[in-house]
Amino acid sequence: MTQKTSYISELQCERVTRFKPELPEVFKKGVAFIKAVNGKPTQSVADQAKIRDLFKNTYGLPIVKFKKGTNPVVKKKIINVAVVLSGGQAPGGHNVIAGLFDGLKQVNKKNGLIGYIGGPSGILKKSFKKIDEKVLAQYRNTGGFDYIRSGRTKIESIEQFCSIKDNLSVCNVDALVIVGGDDSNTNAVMIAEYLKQKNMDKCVVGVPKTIDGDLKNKYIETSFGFDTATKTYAELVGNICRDAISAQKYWHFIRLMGRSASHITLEVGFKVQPNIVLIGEEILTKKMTLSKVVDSIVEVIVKRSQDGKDFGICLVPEGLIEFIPEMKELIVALNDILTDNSDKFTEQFLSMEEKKSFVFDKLSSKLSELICSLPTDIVSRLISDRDPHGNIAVSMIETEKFLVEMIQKRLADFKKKDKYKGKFSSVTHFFGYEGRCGFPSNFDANYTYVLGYNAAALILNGFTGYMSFVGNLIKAPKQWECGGIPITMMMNIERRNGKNKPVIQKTLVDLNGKPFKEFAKMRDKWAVSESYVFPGPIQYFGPANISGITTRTLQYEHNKNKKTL
Ligand code: FBP
Repeated sequence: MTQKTSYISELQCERVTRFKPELPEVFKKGVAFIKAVNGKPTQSVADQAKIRDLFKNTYGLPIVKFKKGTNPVVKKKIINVAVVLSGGQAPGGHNVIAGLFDGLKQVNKKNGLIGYIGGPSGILKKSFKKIDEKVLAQYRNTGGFDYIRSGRTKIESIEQFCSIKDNLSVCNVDALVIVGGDDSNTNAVMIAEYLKQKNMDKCVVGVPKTIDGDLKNKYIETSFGFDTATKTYAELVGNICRDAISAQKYWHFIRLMGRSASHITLEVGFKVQPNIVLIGEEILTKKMTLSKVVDSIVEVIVKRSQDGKDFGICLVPEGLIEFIPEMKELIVALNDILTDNSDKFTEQFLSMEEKKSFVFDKLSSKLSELICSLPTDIVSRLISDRDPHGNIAVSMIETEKFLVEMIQKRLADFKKKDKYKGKFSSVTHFFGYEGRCGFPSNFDANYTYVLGYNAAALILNGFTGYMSFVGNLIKAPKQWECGGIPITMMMNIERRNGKNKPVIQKTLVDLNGKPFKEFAKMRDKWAVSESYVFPGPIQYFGPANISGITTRTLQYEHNKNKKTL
Protein backbone atom coordinates (compact mmCIF):
# COMPACT_ATOMS: atom_id res chain seq x y z
CA MET A 1 0.00 0.00 0.00
CA THR A 2 1.33 3.45 -0.85
CA GLN A 3 1.89 6.14 1.77
CA LYS A 4 -1.02 8.17 0.37
CA THR A 5 -3.67 5.52 0.98
CA SER A 6 -2.47 4.64 4.47
CA TYR A 7 -4.66 7.31 6.07
CA ILE A 8 -7.86 6.33 4.29
CA SER A 9 -9.35 2.85 4.40
CA GLU A 10 -9.03 0.53 1.43
CA LEU A 11 -12.82 0.56 1.07
CA GLN A 12 -12.89 4.35 1.07
CA CYS A 13 -10.22 4.42 -1.60
CA GLU A 14 -12.11 1.88 -3.70
CA ARG A 15 -15.47 3.66 -3.37
CA VAL A 16 -14.06 7.10 -4.06
CA THR A 17 -12.01 6.15 -7.09
CA ARG A 18 -13.81 3.23 -8.73
CA PHE A 19 -17.56 3.18 -8.06
CA LYS A 20 -19.42 5.00 -10.82
CA PRO A 21 -23.13 5.52 -10.13
CA GLU A 22 -25.43 4.58 -13.00
CA LEU A 23 -27.75 7.08 -14.65
CA PRO A 24 -31.20 6.13 -15.97
CA GLU A 25 -31.71 5.81 -19.71
CA VAL A 26 -33.56 9.15 -19.87
CA PHE A 27 -30.36 11.01 -18.92
CA LYS A 28 -28.14 9.03 -21.28
CA LYS A 29 -27.36 12.05 -23.46
CA GLY A 30 -27.49 14.56 -20.60
CA VAL A 31 -29.88 17.19 -19.32
CA ALA A 32 -30.23 19.02 -22.67
CA PHE A 33 -31.83 15.94 -24.23
CA ILE A 34 -34.92 15.58 -22.10
CA LYS A 35 -38.33 17.18 -22.15
CA ALA A 36 -40.67 17.71 -19.22
CA VAL A 37 -44.12 16.17 -19.56
CA ASN A 38 -46.75 17.63 -17.24
CA GLY A 39 -49.34 15.46 -15.59
CA LYS A 40 -52.56 16.44 -13.87
CA PRO A 41 -52.73 19.25 -11.27
CA THR A 42 -52.27 18.07 -7.70
CA GLN A 43 -53.76 18.84 -4.32
CA SER A 44 -52.46 18.54 -0.77
CA VAL A 45 -52.98 15.35 1.26
CA ALA A 46 -55.31 17.22 3.65
CA ASP A 47 -56.48 20.71 4.61
CA GLN A 48 -56.66 21.66 0.91
CA ALA A 49 -58.32 25.05 1.33
CA LYS A 50 -55.85 26.22 3.99
CA ILE A 51 -52.78 24.97 2.12
CA ARG A 52 -54.01 26.49 -1.17
CA ASP A 53 -54.48 29.80 0.59
CA LEU A 54 -51.01 29.75 2.14
CA PHE A 55 -49.21 28.59 -1.02
CA LYS A 56 -50.88 30.64 -3.74
CA ASN A 57 -47.98 30.25 -6.16
CA THR A 58 -46.87 26.71 -5.49
CA TYR A 59 -50.18 24.92 -4.88
CA GLY A 60 -51.89 22.69 -7.43
CA LEU A 61 -48.90 22.35 -9.77
CA PRO A 62 -48.72 19.24 -11.96
CA ILE A 63 -46.52 16.22 -11.46
CA VAL A 64 -43.71 16.27 -14.00
CA LYS A 65 -41.94 13.38 -15.70
CA PHE A 66 -38.84 13.64 -17.83
CA LYS A 67 -38.85 11.90 -21.19
CA LYS A 68 -36.26 11.82 -23.95
CA GLY A 69 -36.37 14.97 -26.09
CA THR A 70 -34.39 18.13 -26.70
CA ASN A 71 -34.08 21.37 -24.82
CA PRO A 72 -31.08 23.27 -26.27
CA VAL A 73 -31.96 26.40 -24.24
CA VAL A 74 -30.59 24.86 -21.05
CA LYS A 75 -27.11 24.71 -22.58
CA LYS A 76 -26.99 28.45 -23.17
CA LYS A 77 -28.05 29.53 -19.68
CA ILE A 78 -25.32 29.89 -17.09
CA ILE A 79 -26.72 29.08 -13.71
CA ASN A 80 -25.38 29.22 -10.15
CA VAL A 81 -26.89 26.77 -7.72
CA ALA A 82 -26.57 26.37 -3.94
CA VAL A 83 -27.10 23.14 -2.05
CA VAL A 84 -27.95 22.66 1.64
CA LEU A 85 -27.90 19.41 3.60
CA SER A 86 -30.55 19.64 6.27
CA GLY A 87 -31.68 17.61 9.32
CA GLY A 88 -30.28 14.27 10.43
CA GLN A 89 -27.49 12.65 8.48
CA ALA A 90 -28.38 9.87 6.00
CA PRO A 91 -26.02 7.77 3.88
CA GLY A 92 -25.67 9.22 0.39
CA GLY A 93 -25.79 12.98 1.01
CA HIS A 94 -22.42 13.50 -0.67
CA ASN A 95 -23.64 11.70 -3.78
CA VAL A 96 -26.62 14.06 -4.08
CA ILE A 97 -24.06 16.86 -4.26
CA ALA A 98 -22.01 14.86 -6.79
CA GLY A 99 -25.03 14.15 -9.01
CA LEU A 100 -26.15 17.77 -8.86
CA PHE A 101 -22.64 18.99 -9.67
CA ASP A 102 -22.24 16.57 -12.59
CA GLY A 103 -25.70 17.37 -13.98
CA LEU A 104 -24.99 21.09 -13.94
CA LYS A 105 -21.49 20.77 -15.39
CA GLN A 106 -22.53 18.25 -18.03
CA VAL A 107 -24.83 20.79 -19.58
CA ASN A 108 -22.54 23.79 -19.25
CA LYS A 109 -19.07 23.84 -17.68
CA LYS A 110 -19.65 27.43 -16.58
CA ASN A 111 -22.53 26.47 -14.27
CA GLY A 112 -21.50 26.83 -10.63
CA LEU A 113 -22.37 25.10 -7.35
CA ILE A 114 -21.85 26.28 -3.79
CA GLY A 115 -22.74 24.45 -0.58
CA TYR A 116 -24.16 26.38 2.37
CA ILE A 117 -22.47 25.19 5.54
CA GLY A 118 -24.25 23.74 8.56
CA GLY A 119 -27.78 23.45 7.15
CA PRO A 120 -30.30 26.26 6.57
CA SER A 121 -28.49 28.54 9.04
CA GLY A 122 -25.66 28.64 6.47
CA ILE A 123 -27.98 30.59 4.12
CA LEU A 124 -28.83 33.03 6.90
CA LYS A 125 -25.16 33.54 7.74
CA LYS A 126 -23.97 33.54 4.11
CA SER A 127 -21.59 30.81 5.14
CA PHE A 128 -20.74 28.69 2.11
CA LYS A 129 -18.01 26.96 0.17
CA LYS A 130 -17.56 26.57 -3.55
CA ILE A 131 -17.97 22.97 -4.64
CA ASP A 132 -15.16 21.98 -6.97
CA GLU A 133 -14.27 18.66 -8.51
CA LYS A 134 -10.93 18.35 -6.70
CA VAL A 135 -12.47 18.36 -3.21
CA LEU A 136 -15.73 16.69 -4.21
CA ALA A 137 -13.75 13.76 -5.64
CA GLN A 138 -12.73 12.78 -2.08
CA TYR A 139 -16.38 12.57 -1.00
CA ARG A 140 -17.97 10.66 -3.88
CA ASN A 141 -19.79 7.52 -2.71
CA THR A 142 -18.87 8.12 0.95
CA GLY A 143 -21.21 8.38 3.94
CA GLY A 144 -21.74 11.37 6.20
CA PHE A 145 -22.55 15.00 5.55
CA ASP A 146 -19.13 16.28 6.58
CA TYR A 147 -18.29 18.07 3.31
CA ILE A 148 -20.76 20.89 4.11
CA ARG A 149 -22.34 19.56 7.34
CA SER A 150 -26.00 19.86 8.37
CA GLY A 151 -28.38 21.67 10.74
CA ARG A 152 -32.03 21.81 11.79
CA THR A 153 -32.91 25.52 11.69
CA LYS A 154 -36.60 26.08 10.94
CA ILE A 155 -37.26 28.90 8.51
CA GLU A 156 -40.49 30.62 9.50
CA SER A 157 -40.09 34.27 10.42
CA ILE A 158 -40.46 37.09 7.91
CA GLU A 159 -36.97 38.26 8.88
CA GLN A 160 -35.54 34.84 7.96
CA PHE A 161 -37.32 34.73 4.59
CA CYS A 162 -36.23 38.24 3.82
CA SER A 163 -32.65 37.53 4.76
CA ILE A 164 -32.64 34.36 2.62
CA LYS A 165 -33.98 36.32 -0.36
CA ASP A 166 -31.25 38.94 0.06
CA ASN A 167 -28.48 36.48 0.77
CA LEU A 168 -29.25 34.33 -2.26
CA SER A 169 -28.92 37.46 -4.38
CA VAL A 170 -25.71 38.58 -2.64
CA CYS A 171 -24.22 35.10 -3.22
CA ASN A 172 -25.40 35.24 -6.85
CA VAL A 173 -27.50 32.09 -6.41
CA ASP A 174 -30.15 31.35 -9.06
CA ALA A 175 -31.49 28.17 -7.51
CA LEU A 176 -31.44 26.40 -4.17
CA VAL A 177 -31.50 22.65 -3.52
CA ILE A 178 -32.53 21.57 -0.01
CA VAL A 179 -31.71 17.98 0.84
CA GLY A 180 -33.81 16.93 3.80
CA GLY A 181 -36.70 15.15 5.46
CA ASP A 182 -40.28 16.32 5.98
CA ASP A 183 -39.36 19.37 8.04
CA SER A 184 -36.51 20.45 5.76
CA ASN A 185 -38.65 20.09 2.65
CA THR A 186 -41.31 22.16 4.41
CA ASN A 187 -38.60 24.84 4.62
CA ALA A 188 -37.93 24.34 0.89
CA VAL A 189 -41.51 24.96 -0.22
CA MET A 190 -41.95 27.90 2.19
CA ILE A 191 -38.87 29.55 0.67
CA ALA A 192 -40.05 28.73 -2.88
CA GLU A 193 -43.42 30.32 -2.15
CA TYR A 194 -41.87 33.42 -0.59
CA LEU A 195 -39.51 33.97 -3.52
CA LYS A 196 -42.40 33.62 -5.96
CA GLN A 197 -44.48 36.11 -3.97
CA LYS A 198 -41.57 38.55 -4.26
CA ASN A 199 -41.37 37.91 -8.04
CA MET A 200 -37.85 36.54 -7.70
CA ASP A 201 -36.82 34.30 -10.57
CA LYS A 202 -35.12 31.72 -8.33
CA CYS A 203 -36.01 28.03 -8.10
CA VAL A 204 -36.08 25.94 -4.93
CA VAL A 205 -36.04 22.16 -5.25
CA GLY A 206 -36.11 19.54 -2.48
CA VAL A 207 -34.48 16.10 -2.30
CA PRO A 208 -36.07 13.36 -0.12
CA LYS A 209 -33.66 12.35 2.61
CA THR A 210 -34.19 10.54 5.90
CA ILE A 211 -33.20 7.17 7.29
CA ASP A 212 -36.64 7.14 8.97
CA GLY A 213 -38.35 6.26 5.66
CA ASP A 214 -41.37 8.41 6.51
CA LEU A 215 -41.06 10.83 3.59
CA LYS A 216 -42.77 8.90 0.86
CA ASN A 217 -45.86 8.56 -1.29
CA LYS A 218 -46.69 6.82 -4.53
CA TYR A 219 -44.03 8.85 -6.38
CA ILE A 220 -41.34 9.17 -3.71
CA GLU A 221 -41.01 5.41 -3.25
CA THR A 222 -38.45 5.77 -0.47
CA SER A 223 -36.26 8.45 1.05
CA PHE A 224 -32.54 7.98 0.63
CA GLY A 225 -30.57 6.50 3.52
CA PHE A 226 -33.33 4.09 4.58
CA ASP A 227 -31.77 1.26 2.58
CA THR A 228 -28.27 1.64 4.05
CA ALA A 229 -29.43 2.37 7.61
CA THR A 230 -31.70 -0.68 7.75
CA LYS A 231 -28.94 -2.87 6.31
CA THR A 232 -26.53 -1.57 8.97
CA TYR A 233 -28.97 -2.18 11.83
CA ALA A 234 -29.98 -5.58 10.43
CA GLU A 235 -26.36 -6.71 10.45
CA LEU A 236 -26.02 -5.73 14.12
CA VAL A 237 -29.37 -7.24 15.15
CA GLY A 238 -28.55 -10.44 13.24
CA ASN A 239 -25.26 -10.71 15.11
CA ILE A 240 -27.12 -10.32 18.41
CA CYS A 241 -29.59 -13.06 17.39
CA ARG A 242 -26.67 -15.40 16.78
CA ASP A 243 -25.21 -14.50 20.16
CA ALA A 244 -28.60 -15.13 21.76
CA ILE A 245 -29.01 -18.63 20.35
CA SER A 246 -25.38 -19.42 21.16
CA ALA A 247 -25.56 -18.42 24.83
CA GLN A 248 -29.30 -18.95 25.36
CA LYS A 249 -29.32 -16.80 28.48
CA TYR A 250 -30.41 -13.26 27.61
CA TRP A 251 -33.43 -11.42 26.31
CA HIS A 252 -32.16 -8.54 24.17
CA PHE A 253 -34.27 -5.38 23.87
CA ILE A 254 -33.11 -3.33 20.92
CA ARG A 255 -34.43 0.16 20.26
CA LEU A 256 -34.02 1.31 16.67
CA MET A 257 -33.96 4.86 15.38
CA GLY A 258 -36.72 6.15 13.14
CA ARG A 259 -38.38 8.93 15.14
CA SER A 260 -42.20 8.67 14.99
CA ALA A 261 -42.48 6.07 12.25
CA SER A 262 -41.72 2.36 12.70
CA HIS A 263 -40.58 1.73 9.09
CA ILE A 264 -37.00 1.00 10.17
CA THR A 265 -38.13 -1.46 12.84
CA LEU A 266 -40.45 -3.22 10.39
CA GLU A 267 -37.76 -3.50 7.71
CA VAL A 268 -35.16 -4.80 10.18
CA GLY A 269 -37.85 -7.20 11.39
CA PHE A 270 -38.18 -8.60 7.85
CA LYS A 271 -34.45 -8.85 7.44
CA VAL A 272 -33.80 -10.66 10.74
CA GLN A 273 -37.10 -12.22 11.90
CA PRO A 274 -36.66 -11.66 15.65
CA ASN A 275 -39.14 -12.92 18.26
CA ILE A 276 -40.95 -9.63 18.92
CA VAL A 277 -41.27 -6.58 16.70
CA LEU A 278 -43.26 -3.70 18.20
CA ILE A 279 -44.89 -1.40 15.64
CA GLY A 280 -45.87 1.98 17.07
CA GLU A 281 -48.62 2.59 14.52
CA GLU A 282 -50.35 -0.68 15.50
CA ILE A 283 -50.14 0.19 19.19
CA LEU A 284 -51.77 3.54 18.46
CA THR A 285 -54.52 2.06 16.28
CA LYS A 286 -55.33 -0.60 18.85
CA LYS A 287 -55.14 2.05 21.59
CA MET A 288 -52.84 -0.18 23.62
CA THR A 289 -51.87 1.24 26.99
CA LEU A 290 -48.32 0.85 28.30
CA SER A 291 -49.56 -1.96 30.46
CA LYS A 292 -51.08 -3.77 27.45
CA VAL A 293 -47.80 -3.42 25.51
CA VAL A 294 -45.98 -4.98 28.45
CA ASP A 295 -48.61 -7.77 28.59
CA SER A 296 -48.01 -8.60 24.93
CA ILE A 297 -44.24 -8.89 25.47
CA VAL A 298 -44.59 -10.89 28.69
CA GLU A 299 -46.90 -13.35 26.96
CA VAL A 300 -44.10 -14.25 24.51
CA ILE A 301 -41.45 -14.40 27.26
CA VAL A 302 -43.59 -16.82 29.30
CA LYS A 303 -44.44 -18.97 26.29
CA ARG A 304 -40.81 -19.28 25.26
CA SER A 305 -39.80 -20.00 28.84
CA GLN A 306 -42.29 -22.86 29.00
CA ASP A 307 -40.43 -24.31 25.98
CA GLY A 308 -37.18 -23.99 27.92
CA LYS A 309 -36.08 -20.84 26.04
CA ASP A 310 -35.23 -18.05 28.44
CA PHE A 311 -33.83 -15.92 25.67
CA GLY A 312 -35.09 -13.88 22.76
CA ILE A 313 -34.95 -10.67 20.78
CA CYS A 314 -37.39 -7.77 20.92
CA LEU A 315 -37.25 -4.75 18.58
CA VAL A 316 -38.58 -1.46 19.90
CA PRO A 317 -39.17 1.51 17.57
CA GLU A 318 -37.59 4.73 18.82
CA GLY A 319 -40.88 6.63 18.70
CA LEU A 320 -42.92 4.01 20.59
CA ILE A 321 -43.56 6.34 23.48
CA GLU A 322 -45.40 8.82 21.21
CA PHE A 323 -47.83 6.12 20.07
CA ILE A 324 -49.06 4.95 23.45
CA PRO A 325 -52.36 6.85 23.82
CA GLU A 326 -51.86 8.04 27.40
CA MET A 327 -48.28 9.13 26.60
CA LYS A 328 -49.45 10.90 23.45
CA GLU A 329 -51.98 12.84 25.52
CA LEU A 330 -49.28 13.72 28.03
CA ILE A 331 -46.86 14.90 25.30
CA VAL A 332 -49.54 17.12 23.69
CA ALA A 333 -50.32 18.68 27.09
CA LEU A 334 -46.62 19.20 27.81
CA ASN A 335 -46.05 20.77 24.37
CA ASP A 336 -48.75 23.33 25.12
CA ILE A 337 -47.34 24.07 28.59
CA LEU A 338 -43.83 24.47 27.18
CA THR A 339 -45.03 26.81 24.40
CA ASP A 340 -47.28 28.92 26.60
CA ASN A 341 -44.50 29.35 29.15
CA SER A 342 -41.45 29.44 26.91
CA ASP A 343 -40.21 32.71 28.45
CA LYS A 344 -40.27 31.21 31.96
CA PHE A 345 -38.46 28.11 30.78
CA THR A 346 -35.61 30.03 29.24
CA GLU A 347 -35.23 32.63 31.96
CA GLN A 348 -36.73 31.57 35.27
CA PHE A 349 -35.89 27.98 35.99
CA LEU A 350 -32.41 26.91 36.78
CA SER A 351 -32.90 23.31 37.75
CA MET A 352 -34.83 20.38 36.33
CA GLU A 353 -36.59 20.02 39.70
CA GLU A 354 -38.03 23.54 39.38
CA LYS A 355 -39.18 22.82 35.84
CA LYS A 356 -40.82 19.59 36.97
CA SER A 357 -42.78 21.07 39.82
CA PHE A 358 -43.98 23.94 37.59
CA VAL A 359 -45.16 21.48 34.91
CA PHE A 360 -46.72 18.99 37.35
CA ASP A 361 -48.91 21.75 38.78
CA LYS A 362 -50.29 22.59 35.35
CA LEU A 363 -51.26 19.03 34.36
CA SER A 364 -54.64 17.44 34.96
CA SER A 365 -54.69 15.01 37.90
CA LYS A 366 -54.78 12.03 35.51
CA LEU A 367 -51.70 13.19 33.58
CA SER A 368 -49.96 14.28 36.75
CA GLU A 369 -50.38 10.77 38.13
CA LEU A 370 -49.02 9.32 34.89
CA ILE A 371 -45.95 11.55 34.80
CA CYS A 372 -45.20 10.73 38.45
CA SER A 373 -45.18 7.01 37.57
CA LEU A 374 -42.45 7.47 34.93
CA PRO A 375 -38.73 7.15 35.60
CA THR A 376 -36.98 10.46 36.30
CA ASP A 377 -34.80 10.44 33.19
CA ILE A 378 -37.82 9.96 30.92
CA VAL A 379 -39.65 12.82 32.67
CA SER A 380 -36.60 15.04 32.22
CA ARG A 381 -36.56 14.28 28.50
CA LEU A 382 -40.27 14.88 28.12
CA ILE A 383 -40.03 18.36 29.59
CA SER A 384 -36.82 19.28 27.79
CA ASP A 385 -36.75 21.59 24.78
CA ARG A 386 -38.23 20.45 21.46
CA ASP A 387 -36.15 20.78 18.29
CA PRO A 388 -36.79 23.87 16.13
CA HIS A 389 -39.52 21.96 14.26
CA GLY A 390 -41.33 21.02 17.48
CA ASN A 391 -40.14 17.39 17.60
CA ILE A 392 -39.45 15.71 20.90
CA ALA A 393 -35.93 14.17 21.14
CA VAL A 394 -37.09 10.54 21.11
CA SER A 395 -33.56 9.36 20.33
CA MET A 396 -32.68 10.35 23.92
CA ILE A 397 -35.58 8.50 25.59
CA GLU A 398 -34.48 5.06 26.72
CA THR A 399 -37.84 3.35 26.23
CA GLU A 400 -36.22 -0.09 26.07
CA LYS A 401 -34.91 0.26 29.66
CA PHE A 402 -38.27 1.45 30.89
CA LEU A 403 -40.01 -1.50 29.23
CA VAL A 404 -37.54 -3.92 30.83
CA GLU A 405 -38.24 -2.43 34.28
CA MET A 406 -41.97 -2.96 33.77
CA ILE A 407 -41.46 -6.49 32.41
CA GLN A 408 -39.33 -7.41 35.43
CA LYS A 409 -42.07 -6.26 37.79
CA ARG A 410 -44.73 -8.17 35.86
CA LEU A 411 -42.66 -11.38 35.78
CA ALA A 412 -41.92 -11.12 39.52
CA ASP A 413 -45.64 -10.90 40.09
CA PHE A 414 -46.24 -13.91 37.81
CA LYS A 415 -43.62 -15.86 39.78
CA LYS A 416 -45.41 -15.20 43.04
CA LYS A 417 -48.63 -16.47 41.45
CA ASP A 418 -46.78 -19.49 40.05
CA LYS A 419 -47.52 -18.45 36.45
CA TYR A 420 -43.84 -18.22 35.46
CA LYS A 421 -40.88 -20.33 36.49
CA GLY A 422 -38.20 -19.05 34.13
CA LYS A 423 -35.16 -16.85 34.54
CA PHE A 424 -35.24 -13.40 32.97
CA SER A 425 -31.91 -11.70 32.25
CA SER A 426 -31.97 -8.80 29.87
CA VAL A 427 -29.56 -6.68 27.84
CA THR A 428 -30.65 -3.38 26.28
CA HIS A 429 -29.28 -1.71 23.15
CA PHE A 430 -29.95 1.40 21.11
CA PHE A 431 -28.92 1.48 17.44
CA GLY A 432 -29.34 4.93 16.00
CA TYR A 433 -26.42 7.11 15.08
CA GLU A 434 -24.50 3.99 13.94
CA GLY A 435 -26.78 3.76 10.90
CA ARG A 436 -26.73 7.33 9.63
CA CYS A 437 -23.28 7.81 8.15
CA GLY A 438 -22.12 4.47 6.75
CA PHE A 439 -20.86 4.16 3.18
CA PRO A 440 -24.08 4.24 1.13
CA SER A 441 -25.13 0.84 -0.17
CA ASN A 442 -24.96 0.47 -3.96
CA PHE A 443 -28.69 1.21 -4.04
CA ASP A 444 -28.33 4.42 -2.04
CA ALA A 445 -25.14 5.45 -3.88
CA ASN A 446 -26.98 5.20 -7.21
CA TYR A 447 -30.26 6.60 -5.93
CA THR A 448 -28.72 9.70 -4.34
CA TYR A 449 -26.57 10.44 -7.38
CA VAL A 450 -29.63 10.25 -9.65
CA LEU A 451 -31.72 12.36 -7.22
CA GLY A 452 -29.03 15.07 -7.42
CA TYR A 453 -28.70 14.83 -11.21
CA ASN A 454 -32.47 14.99 -11.54
CA ALA A 455 -32.58 18.04 -9.23
CA ALA A 456 -30.23 19.76 -11.72
CA ALA A 457 -32.68 18.86 -14.51
CA LEU A 458 -35.61 20.31 -12.55
CA ILE A 459 -33.79 23.57 -11.91
CA LEU A 460 -32.57 23.90 -15.49
CA ASN A 461 -36.16 23.48 -16.62
CA GLY A 462 -37.32 26.21 -14.23
CA PHE A 463 -39.32 24.13 -11.72
CA THR A 464 -39.71 25.55 -8.23
CA GLY A 465 -41.44 24.19 -5.12
CA TYR A 466 -40.82 20.68 -6.47
CA MET A 467 -39.21 17.60 -4.95
CA SER A 468 -36.85 15.50 -7.05
CA PHE A 469 -38.46 12.13 -7.65
CA VAL A 470 -36.86 8.98 -9.00
CA GLY A 471 -39.17 6.00 -9.37
CA ASN A 472 -39.38 2.39 -10.50
CA LEU A 473 -36.68 1.74 -7.92
CA ILE A 474 -37.22 -1.97 -7.81
CA LYS A 475 -35.69 -2.16 -11.30
CA ALA A 476 -32.07 -1.54 -12.35
CA PRO A 477 -31.05 2.16 -12.35
CA LYS A 478 -31.16 2.27 -16.16
CA GLN A 479 -34.93 1.78 -15.97
CA TRP A 480 -35.57 4.36 -13.24
CA GLU A 481 -38.06 7.14 -14.01
CA CYS A 482 -37.30 10.76 -13.18
CA GLY A 483 -39.24 13.93 -12.62
CA GLY A 484 -40.64 16.15 -9.91
CA ILE A 485 -43.63 16.36 -7.60
CA PRO A 486 -45.00 19.59 -6.14
CA ILE A 487 -44.08 19.63 -2.44
CA THR A 488 -47.45 21.15 -1.52
CA MET A 489 -49.12 17.87 -2.45
CA MET A 490 -47.53 16.29 0.64
CA MET A 491 -48.68 19.00 3.04
CA ASN A 492 -51.27 19.40 5.77
CA ILE A 493 -51.79 21.50 8.90
CA GLU A 494 -50.36 20.14 12.16
CA ARG A 495 -49.95 21.39 15.69
CA ARG A 496 -46.26 22.03 16.29
CA ASN A 497 -44.71 23.85 19.24
CA GLY A 498 -48.27 24.59 20.38
CA LYS A 499 -49.34 26.25 17.10
CA ASN A 500 -51.08 25.10 13.89
CA LYS A 501 -48.54 25.06 11.05
CA PRO A 502 -48.37 23.93 7.42
CA VAL A 503 -45.98 20.97 7.27
CA ILE A 504 -45.31 17.89 5.16
CA GLN A 505 -47.33 15.00 6.56
CA LYS A 506 -45.14 12.11 7.75
CA THR A 507 -46.03 8.80 6.12
CA LEU A 508 -46.32 6.27 8.92
CA VAL A 509 -46.52 2.48 8.64
CA ASP A 510 -49.86 1.70 6.96
CA LEU A 511 -51.57 -1.16 8.76
CA ASN A 512 -53.51 -1.90 5.57
CA GLY A 513 -50.36 -1.83 3.46
CA LYS A 514 -48.66 -4.92 2.08
CA PRO A 515 -45.50 -4.74 4.27
CA PHE A 516 -47.42 -4.70 7.56
CA LYS A 517 -49.85 -7.38 6.39
CA GLU A 518 -46.97 -9.68 5.40
CA PHE A 519 -45.33 -9.09 8.77
CA ALA A 520 -48.60 -9.84 10.59
CA LYS A 521 -48.77 -13.21 8.84
CA MET A 522 -45.32 -14.23 10.02
CA ARG A 523 -44.87 -12.80 13.50
CA ASP A 524 -46.54 -15.58 15.51
CA LYS A 525 -44.07 -18.06 14.07
CA TRP A 526 -41.12 -15.75 14.77
CA ALA A 527 -42.29 -15.38 18.40
CA VAL A 528 -41.96 -19.01 19.40
CA SER A 529 -39.28 -20.29 17.03
CA GLU A 530 -35.78 -19.15 16.20
CA SER A 531 -36.42 -18.20 12.58
CA TYR A 532 -33.54 -15.73 12.82
CA VAL A 533 -31.91 -14.60 9.57
CA PHE A 534 -28.34 -13.31 9.57
CA PRO A 535 -28.02 -10.65 6.87
CA GLY A 536 -24.32 -9.92 7.50
CA PRO A 537 -22.63 -6.65 6.49
CA ILE A 538 -23.57 -4.50 3.50
CA GLN A 539 -21.97 -5.88 0.34
CA TYR A 540 -20.50 -3.33 -2.03
CA PHE A 541 -19.07 -5.83 -4.53
CA GLY A 542 -20.10 -9.15 -5.99
CA PRO A 543 -23.24 -10.58 -7.55
CA ALA A 544 -26.24 -8.27 -7.92
CA ASN A 545 -28.45 -10.59 -5.89
CA ILE A 546 -26.29 -9.71 -2.88
CA SER A 547 -24.90 -6.24 -3.59
CA GLY A 548 -27.86 -4.79 -5.48
CA ILE A 549 -30.87 -5.76 -3.39
CA THR A 550 -33.27 -3.10 -2.10
CA THR A 551 -35.51 -3.21 0.94
CA ARG A 552 -38.27 -5.73 1.57
CA THR A 553 -40.60 -2.79 2.24
CA LEU A 554 -40.00 -1.48 -1.27
CA GLN A 555 -40.37 -4.94 -2.77
CA TYR A 556 -43.72 -5.52 -1.04
CA GLU A 557 -45.00 -2.06 -1.84
CA HIS A 558 -43.90 -1.83 -5.40
CA ASN A 559 -46.61 -3.68 -7.25
CA LYS A 560 -49.26 -1.50 -5.68
CA ASN A 561 -47.72 1.71 -6.95
CA LYS A 562 -48.70 1.82 -10.57
CA LYS A 563 -48.28 5.46 -11.46
CA THR A 564 -50.46 7.35 -13.90
CA LEU A 565 -49.76 10.88 -14.97
P1 FBP B 1 -34.34 13.54 9.87
O1 FBP B 1 -35.82 13.36 9.99
O2 FBP B 1 -33.91 14.94 9.87
O3 FBP B 1 -33.79 12.79 8.69
O4 FBP B 1 -33.65 12.88 11.15
C1 FBP B 1 -33.79 11.55 11.45
C2 FBP B 1 -33.23 11.15 12.79
O5 FBP B 1 -32.10 10.35 12.60
C3 FBP B 1 -34.29 10.44 13.64
O6 FBP B 1 -34.37 9.07 13.33
C4 FBP B 1 -33.81 10.72 15.04
O7 FBP B 1 -34.85 10.63 16.00
C5 FBP B 1 -33.30 12.12 14.92
O8 FBP B 1 -32.85 12.27 13.59
C6 FBP B 1 -32.18 12.43 15.88
O9 FBP B 1 -31.91 13.78 15.79
P2 FBP B 1 -30.52 14.42 16.20
O10 FBP B 1 -29.56 14.12 15.11
O11 FBP B 1 -30.84 15.87 16.25
O12 FBP B 1 -30.11 13.83 17.50
